Amino acid sequence: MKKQSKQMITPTRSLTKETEAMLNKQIVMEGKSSAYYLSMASWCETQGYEVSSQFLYNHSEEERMHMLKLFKYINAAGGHALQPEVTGIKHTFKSLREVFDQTLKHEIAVTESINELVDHCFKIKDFATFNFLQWFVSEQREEETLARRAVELFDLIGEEGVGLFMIDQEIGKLEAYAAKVAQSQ
Ligand code: OFO
Repeated sequence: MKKQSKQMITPTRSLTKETEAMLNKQIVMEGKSSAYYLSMASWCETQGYEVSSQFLYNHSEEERMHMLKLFKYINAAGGHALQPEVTGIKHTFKSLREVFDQTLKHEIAVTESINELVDHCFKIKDFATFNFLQWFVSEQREEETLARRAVELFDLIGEEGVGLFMIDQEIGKLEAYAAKVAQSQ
């Protein structure tokens, strides 16, 4: 009987092992983003912040879609996309403000990670992956702006009285705002 090779089916490829590992690291980040926003959505729901909760449920789905985009790319390029281990997710938050402060910090960290990947691909002349990553570059610009606008609402409206209720309502309008900004660019 013919001995089965342990090699992957694809014998040669242009995607380097290092780039594959970096892309898999990005998968972990996107998986964590999805889990993190899901946890935030659930906490918001328990606190009566219905609109923020829906916003974050949607956002969690989007992050999963980003993760799957990376899965498809890595495998199509002859690599192996790995299901990430997601642990250490925070379940409770001090306030609605903390939720969006952390969202903004997290999005900035994701942007930095994407930038590193883009820089790496440019340096090694992997222009196919460089090109693929441009979608993530634009997406991060949009998501960072969205998170920043959410954080600004706390100072613009103020948290006293009906303030938190109004902030929650305004968060629901941010997605439409971000889509408009993206179209105008
Ligand atoms: Fe995946 O876009 Fe934000 O994190």
